[in-house]
Amino acid sequence: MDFELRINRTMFAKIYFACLFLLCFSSLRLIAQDRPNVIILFADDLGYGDLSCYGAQDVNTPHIDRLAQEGIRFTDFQVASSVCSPSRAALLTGRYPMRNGYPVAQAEIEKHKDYGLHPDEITIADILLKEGYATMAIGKWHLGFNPGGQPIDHGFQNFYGLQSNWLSSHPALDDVYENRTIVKENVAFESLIGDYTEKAIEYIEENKENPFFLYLAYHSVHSPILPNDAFIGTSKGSLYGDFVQELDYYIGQLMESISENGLDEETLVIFLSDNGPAICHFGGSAGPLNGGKYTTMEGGFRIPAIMRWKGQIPSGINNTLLSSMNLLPTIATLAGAEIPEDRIIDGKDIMPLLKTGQGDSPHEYLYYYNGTNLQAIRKGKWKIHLPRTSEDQPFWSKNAKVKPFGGANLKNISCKGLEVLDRPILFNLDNDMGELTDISAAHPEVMEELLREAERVRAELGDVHLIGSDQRVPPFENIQEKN
Ligand SMILES: [Ca+2]
Repeated sequence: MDFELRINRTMFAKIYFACLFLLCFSSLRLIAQDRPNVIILFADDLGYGDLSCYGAQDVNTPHIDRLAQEGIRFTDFQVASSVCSPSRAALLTGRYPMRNGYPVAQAEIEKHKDYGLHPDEITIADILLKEGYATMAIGKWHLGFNPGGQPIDHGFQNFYGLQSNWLSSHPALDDVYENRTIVKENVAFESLIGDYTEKAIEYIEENKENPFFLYLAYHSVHSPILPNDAFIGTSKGSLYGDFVQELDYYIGQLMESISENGLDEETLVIFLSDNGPAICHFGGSAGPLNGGKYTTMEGGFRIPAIMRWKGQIPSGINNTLLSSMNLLPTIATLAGAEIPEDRIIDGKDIMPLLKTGQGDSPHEYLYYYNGTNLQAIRKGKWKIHLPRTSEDQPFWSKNAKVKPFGGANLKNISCKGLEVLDRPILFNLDNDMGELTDISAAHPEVMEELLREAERVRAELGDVHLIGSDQRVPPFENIQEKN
């Protein structure tokens, strides 16, 4: 009797633990399936008109086009700056550069030696790491490489890439880092795109059983315009077109790896550019938009953006005014994390919009700063450009020889933007997305509202000559100057 009882107890215990194990395992699986992997594919200086799915005629980008066909292609998706560092800081923190303390591009100058993304800022990687995600950044960082400002200080368990832009003339800017350690010295620029893609594919394979977050920031198509030999002459356009097609090829490789690992329906893939094209310097196209990199015109801020999550978000085209700052709260919500409440997050959770593919803009207003200079505000179709002087400009826009706006036609402003403006002007982007015709005189009530909003936001986020009530000020003097 005792013996039988003992057997029964042993068997019961075994069954109990087996059930417990199965329960735990299945709920873990459920959590894993509920929470998607997130991959952000971040192109550099890729313009609104640089992809065939955005109307480019002289390049062919079948892999990115396919991503667009299978997901949502956005036509009014905005970054928070038209230069690299502030745009990246805003994407990762969900906050305007003036709020997160990264309003100007980090340069290789003595006074920027402590200019890293502030340790108190919370990034998408910080949030996902806390939720049990594996997190990795690959490619260009450009948010400071001082202690405290590096990727692995900001929620990324792993980093593989360059401190900043590739530059052979600077001793450390052509070295590849793994976390804080140099693992390859003096690398050829052309080797990076394949190397990064290989690392990314390796990471996807290693982490396919767990939710992971991969931030893959390519150098393409920022200068130097140096595609590998195999891509030279492949586009109908220039070397720049070949360079875009090379980027497309590697995006294709990455997407193939996602499919091969059976992760298409478990992975939200987000493709976007950090700012518009450097038209004056290296080429590229902003399509129907005016201006480009370095400007607060649509060509600088409105970028190609695509999101794909098979089986979860529909395919189609979305025309809603959105921002890269929306990624942090959206991804946090998807991961089941709380959106930080101890600070203002400027982005909004847009998952409801992604689920249906359509919806209203969560932004009453969007602000366009060039460095620390508030230059424009969007409200729906309206965009006001505010007066500005040459002295108000950050170093990348200084010495621009643009005459004050004086006529009704701004055509061919192209890369130079509106660095000098002696009065506020207004555009209706619904029928003038090229920002060509000032209609301020016909809409005094819109002007009044937007000028009032400019005063309000200046008081909060600051402006060249004013520190805002919720502005994080970078730790050096004359932040708009290089010297
Ligand atoms: Ca850039």
